[in-house]
Amino acid sequence: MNRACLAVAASLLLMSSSRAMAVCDYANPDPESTWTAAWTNPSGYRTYSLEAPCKVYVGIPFTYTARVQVSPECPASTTAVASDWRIVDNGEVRIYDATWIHLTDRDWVDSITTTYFGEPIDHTIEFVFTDLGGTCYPSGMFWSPTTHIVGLTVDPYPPPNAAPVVEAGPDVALASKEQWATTIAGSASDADGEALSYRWLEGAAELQGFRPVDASGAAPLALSPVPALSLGTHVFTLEVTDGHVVVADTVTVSVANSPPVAAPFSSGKFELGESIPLTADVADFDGGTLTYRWLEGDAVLAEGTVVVEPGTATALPAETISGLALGDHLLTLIVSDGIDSSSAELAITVQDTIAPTLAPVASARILWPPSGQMIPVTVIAHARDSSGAPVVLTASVSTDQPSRLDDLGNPMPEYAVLGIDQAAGTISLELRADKPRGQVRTYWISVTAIDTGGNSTNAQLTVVVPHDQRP
Ligand SMILES: [Ca+2]
Ligand SMILES: [Ca+2]
Ligand SMILES: [Ca+2]
Repeated sequence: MNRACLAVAASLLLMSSSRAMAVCDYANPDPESTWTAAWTNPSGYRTYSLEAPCKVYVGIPFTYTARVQVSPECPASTTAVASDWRIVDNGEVRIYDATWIHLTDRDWVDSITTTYFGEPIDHTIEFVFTDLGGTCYPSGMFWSPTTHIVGLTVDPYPPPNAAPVVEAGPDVALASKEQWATTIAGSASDADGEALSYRWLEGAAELQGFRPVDASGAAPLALSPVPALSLGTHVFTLEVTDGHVVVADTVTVSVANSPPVAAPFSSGKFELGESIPLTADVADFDGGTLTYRWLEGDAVLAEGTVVVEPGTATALPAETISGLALGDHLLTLIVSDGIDSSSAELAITVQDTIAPTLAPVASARILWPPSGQMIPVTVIAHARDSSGAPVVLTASVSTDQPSRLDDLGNPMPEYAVLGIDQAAGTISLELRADKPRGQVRTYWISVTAIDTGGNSTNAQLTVVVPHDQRP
């Protein structure tokens, strides 16, 4: 705008005005203000005025008002006070009305709504009329001294900037471990079609610097490059600018604890009696101190605490257990970060695949003299199982010679297993010190040790009634 020209135009048109009721500050126009140009006829009783907004915009309708008012000192009248009125805009007649201006209760008003298009240029709007003279009202004889003009200049501005419309997106709730895969779906648009740029902040801290809003209006914040968010609630701000104004919207991001992870390694088969290592890795996305417990059912086998770095697998302190019974066991590892806990199961089979060792020794290997008496013989089994668990001993005896007959001709028992002391590992026998004349008798003592796994080991030893041993 050329403000100097504007001022000249306005003053020329107002030369015959008695007063201007308001003047716009064109250097800093208030969009809500108006200004008014006015002319009062020589009688002093009749005022013509034109009022328009101080600031109008290209493409946006505005209204200006032509008005005639008669002094309140005058009686109400519908008398015509002027004729041939028109509205002229930059020399172009917008409204022409050749009829009279008749008052209604000392007042006449006509409002005109118009819209400017194209380049913003100054417009001088004129209210042209022929005042009919007289005092309060014309005196009956028309008096047309001149055409008086009341005019003012309006100063159209380019269309006002439409601020960007910004949407930071719906609130987000995530577990801390999901941060790397989470994107906040912000968006922005501008009714003027201007290029937009955006950034994300938490408070005053910039999470992501300015970058263009893409053609679809997406203004996302990928959380993967953002440093790990603390647990709790965060308010993120999306700022968008079209180069004129910055518009912001916020979104609440709630970060919840991520449960710890337990990964036991100890599954497998172990020999009965063997110490069983309990090994596992644990991890927690949030880091901190974890408590752990190894359980079988409700029975705690081992427990403790371990400090883990965020997101890093950490081996639990080595634990060993022993004394698990033969068979299948389902152990549970429970890990807690104090908020949430996780568990994992591991299957362990305790087996016994190794047969006992056995080295029986008899208290006598030779029975002499062949007196025909039953001689007590003790066998120490020397049986042992690698599991450390007791074994079960059995024993049997056989011989290579027929039994002696008693006086009634019935065969007599040649041996007997009197008893087995399982705890002591001893077998008590009786063997008859007897043999057919000229023969040798051999007793075979068979000893078997069976472990809890059902594995058995057999050993034999012999006791002999010799042929010709002499005292
Ligand atoms: Ca804009
Ligand atoms: Ca955690
Ligand atoms: Ca065994």
